[in-house]
Amino acid sequence: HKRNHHSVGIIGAPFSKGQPRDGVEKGPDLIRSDGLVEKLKGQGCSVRDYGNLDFESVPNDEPVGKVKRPRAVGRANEKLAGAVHAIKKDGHTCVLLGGDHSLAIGSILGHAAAQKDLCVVWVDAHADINTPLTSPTGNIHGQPVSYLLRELQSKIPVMPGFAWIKPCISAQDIVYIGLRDVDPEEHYILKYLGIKTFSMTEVDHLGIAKVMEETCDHIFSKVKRPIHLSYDIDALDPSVSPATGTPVVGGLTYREGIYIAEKICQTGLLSAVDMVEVNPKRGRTEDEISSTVKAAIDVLLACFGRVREGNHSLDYRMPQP
Ligand code: B3U
Ligand code: MN
Ligand code: MN
Repeated sequence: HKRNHHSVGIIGAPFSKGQPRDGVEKGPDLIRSDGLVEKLKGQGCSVRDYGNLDFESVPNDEPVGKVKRPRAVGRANEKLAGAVHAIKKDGHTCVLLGGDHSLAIGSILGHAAAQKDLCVVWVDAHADINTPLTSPTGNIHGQPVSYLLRELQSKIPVMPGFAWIKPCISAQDIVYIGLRDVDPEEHYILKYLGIKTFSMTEVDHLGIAKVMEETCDHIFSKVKRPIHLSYDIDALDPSVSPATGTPVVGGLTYREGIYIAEKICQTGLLSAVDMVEVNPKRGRTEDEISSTVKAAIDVLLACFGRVREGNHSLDYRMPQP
């Protein structure tokens, strides 16, 4: 076993205004309180916790068309992008604890500011690729990918709070895993842009091992490059992670969810991770909440070198009789 060399920088974003249900802003502290930092250190990572961002409330944040709270979401993400950029400059693999998935806008833009040529693995029940004009709900957590893709820029209207955003990825740079609740407009966009997707049907058909092989082949088809893993906890089946805003039946098993993280870790190219949409207020019992938080933590531990056969520390020596 090689030394676990991961240097992890954690940033919390207690933000929920990309969607209507409160509670998701409690994600960062809940995940920390279950021992994330200690567990990462325990498996040999060096960890710096940058704490939580502080988001001022934005008055008069009227909808623009259908889009809800654009100013709050735009500003929160601008702040997050700055924090992620700084964490990358400090040399860490960045972990964003959300918060809702609208935060991927700032996380990926901040990451891209420090790392040209990154690619994205988006693990989610949903495609989160609605534009402000196709969104059926107006919730920005269903739209983040549309702001990031170069190919969609001509389709994005001007919005208050979003002027700083410049797209940073192309359609060939993102792979989806776990899709099973995709709006018709989103399905059109995915096909029209030729985006690589592994819906739950492909996970069933190919098995998760082949899905990860093909995911790596796709993102590394030209050159090896840094990976941004954006992990929505609702990708996992609600029997595993029920405490989330929009659970969808028929999701990834715990094992499939962990396997994705293990394989991404094995590439040696993981550069940033988002863990989003953990919402304790959506759990009906303490068990539902703790199962969801445990799954989120176990995915993160697998991202940073935990393997299921077991890990031993470098300095372990057998007891002598
Ligand atoms: N596609 C729908 C629903 C949705 C997206 N992401 C989540 N839900 N979590 C939308 O609102 O865009
Ligand atoms: Mn999502
Ligand atoms: Mn989702």
